[in-house]
Amino acid sequence: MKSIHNYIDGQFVRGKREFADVNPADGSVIAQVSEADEEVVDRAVRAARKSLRGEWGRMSVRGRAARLHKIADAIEARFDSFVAAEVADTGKPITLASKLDVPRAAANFRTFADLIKTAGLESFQTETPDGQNALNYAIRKPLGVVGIITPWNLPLLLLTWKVAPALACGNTVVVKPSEETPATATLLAEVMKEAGIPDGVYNVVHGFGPNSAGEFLTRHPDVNAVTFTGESQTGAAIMKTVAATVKPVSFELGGKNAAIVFADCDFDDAVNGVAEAVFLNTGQVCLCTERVYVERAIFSPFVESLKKKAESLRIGSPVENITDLGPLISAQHREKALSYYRLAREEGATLITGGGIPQFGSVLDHGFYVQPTIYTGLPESARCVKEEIFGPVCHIAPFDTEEEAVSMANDTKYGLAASIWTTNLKRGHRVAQQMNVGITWVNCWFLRDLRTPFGGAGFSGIGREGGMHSLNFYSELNNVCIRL
Ligand code: NAD
Ligand code: 6OD
Repeated sequence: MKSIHNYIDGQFVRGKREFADVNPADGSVIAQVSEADEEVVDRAVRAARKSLRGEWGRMSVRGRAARLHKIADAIEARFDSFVAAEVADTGKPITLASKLDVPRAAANFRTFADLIKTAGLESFQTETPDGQNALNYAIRKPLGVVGIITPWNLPLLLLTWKVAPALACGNTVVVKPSEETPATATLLAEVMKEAGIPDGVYNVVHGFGPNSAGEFLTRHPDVNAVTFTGESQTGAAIMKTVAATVKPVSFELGGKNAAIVFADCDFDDAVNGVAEAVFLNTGQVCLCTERVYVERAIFSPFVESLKKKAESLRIGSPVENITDLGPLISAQHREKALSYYRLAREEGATLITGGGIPQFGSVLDHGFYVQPTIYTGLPESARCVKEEIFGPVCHIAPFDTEEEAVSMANDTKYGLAASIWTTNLKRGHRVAQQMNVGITWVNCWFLRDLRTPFGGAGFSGIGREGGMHSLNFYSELNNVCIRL
């Protein structure tokens, strides 16, 4: 049986306890993972602190940027190992890991390596009260030790989305990947060595949240900032924990994202785009659409076409090249999704397709699969329309006016993402500007430029990452004022 250990100060470190890493495609145990207790987490934080004072702390920006490109090179050199590890941990189709997760990990390092080299800061010539001048300019310093806590849905993509800018800014990190997907964060430790990142700069602790590695890391007094991606409720718990030591936080949280489809859309593009937004990664992307609002004139043909699309998706083994849809991450998460499938029925939904568990007659029957599912007919107040399910499921409702569509799309405590489907670009701009979200896509979905602000409003997050927003979060800015 494979073992996965914590990584501290350049060494793999066992914990006193272990937990199982399960392949969601067939329920098999693929590795035993060392859980970090409080003492192990403390060692990791001390190693990270020490390395701030060493070679890493003295390295020039150019030197750090070159190392980040080497990390990207090393990820690309081990492309197949990263893909295999991510597929085994998450159950996502091999085509998706190859197209999205692993290339994005390399791109995250390259983007922030390039950005830090050219990142400017403000300066002001200031008139003093006595009519003289002063010069103000800001300098960028690392925050120190950054605690990074990430979820299981895009494990390597989301981890490196935070590790790359944190390192670019000269910080050291202790990362706590999800207990469901420990493999790629650990593989990245090997890459760090190969890329010449000094020991102690990148540390990994494994374990769970409350009373385990996650909580130990967030409450550690020597961690200077916490950046977290995951559920909104977990974000709230972390906020309480970090309050005692007044750490800055960056939170990328849950969503209940809407798509608005106007009758003047390019119909096929809209069906394909919404299908991708609902079903990609088995609906386990925070940006996925779970609420679809369709203008009444095209409501019935749209529902029929999305149904056809859902039923054409090939559900199966993640390692097959033809598979579109893998399992959900765990038995527990499948039970959550199925509980919403039951609730939808109780709430009076019309089932358009899916609603159950696919049967394979093979080892995949031990995996955590659910059918892609579409409902209509629920009132906007239904729990299935209000709560994040995080599975391959959506509810479709008709609308009559643009105003009504905007109002329904915005009627949520979340505010992560929206997509708008129309060939009337004037309308696209107008509606996009009314969305209470962090990201609005028009005639596309999950099309990313890593320099843009990324984050959520309301229960979907605190702060923005991406481009300069990341560099500013992972830096302490020190303004210097000189009387001339
Ligand atoms: P989760 O909140 O259950 O877990 C995320 C991480 O937090 C894990 O590493 C977990 O061990 C850790 N954790 C849990 N409780 C903790 C605590 N009290 N203290 C410290 N750490 C703790 O989320 P998940 O189930 O892994 O991921 C799915 C959720 O993440 C969904 O809600 C999804 O919308 C959200 N998400 C959001 C984004 C975004 O960018 N906004 C991206 C991906 C996922
Ligand atoms: O693309 C990104 O940078 C990003 N943070 C995506 C988040 C996806 C959520 O599951």
